[in-house]
Amino acid sequence: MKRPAELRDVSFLYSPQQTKIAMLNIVLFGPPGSGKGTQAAKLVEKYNLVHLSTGDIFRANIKGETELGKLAKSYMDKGQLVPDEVTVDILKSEASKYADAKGFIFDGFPRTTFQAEELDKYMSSRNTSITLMLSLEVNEEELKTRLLLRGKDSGRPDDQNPEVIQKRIDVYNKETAPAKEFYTKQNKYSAVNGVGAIDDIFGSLCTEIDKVN
Ligand code: B4P
Repeated sequence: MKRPAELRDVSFLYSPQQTKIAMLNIVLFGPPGSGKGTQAAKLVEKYNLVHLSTGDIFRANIKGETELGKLAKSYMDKGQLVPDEVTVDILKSEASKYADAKGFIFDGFPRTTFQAEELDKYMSSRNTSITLMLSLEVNEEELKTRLLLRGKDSGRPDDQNPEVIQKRIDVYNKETAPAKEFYTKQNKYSAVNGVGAIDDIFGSLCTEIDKVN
């Protein structure tokens, strides 16, 4: 039997919603030293995702003495954020190298609301979206202890100076923490206790991911 035209709705064939590519795209968020890099390494392995850390990209450029590295170093050594435009461009160009990725872990990006907006636009251009922002909650004293400890072993200049560490924490509170709102409004924000054993924290993160994956 032929159905009336109004019931034959084929708009779904053309709707961008329907052509969305199923990916698991996680934003790992939290203050400096909260365990983003530590947990990202574990999550990448478990969920088979591409790990993009803007901090790692900048450090690799500093090591390679590139122009980007020189620029990034001038901000990182002072505990400041590298300017948005530079960071967004480098992130997009890195992500674009992985056309077949099953998903991404964005570690340390976005760090401002502007970066969050730009990341959303970029994900839309790939017909996908951010699945979840996972935020690691760690108190300030613990952050300072961890970073100074890492500074002793790693030689990272930004981890060796208590004033630079304080500046990074202040910048996080002022410029980065407000980006949570962007994901809260989209019902994509989830906070996890970042103090305790690394494996226990990893378990909590996986529980949150498995709720939406
Ligand atoms: P990042 O490289 O992102 O570094 P981070 O925030 O300092 O460290 P992270 O949070 O990953 O460290 P982790 O906890 O794993 O940024 C460095 C700088 O780059 C920024 O200050 C900024 O200048 C620039 N930058 C980066 N991204 C940017 C952006 N999007 N926009 C603008 N500028 C940007 O590790 C900390 C230590 O804690 C480790 O030693 C680890 O072993 C330890 N640890 C981890 N979990 C633990 C636990 N549960 N218990 C005890 N210790 C733990």
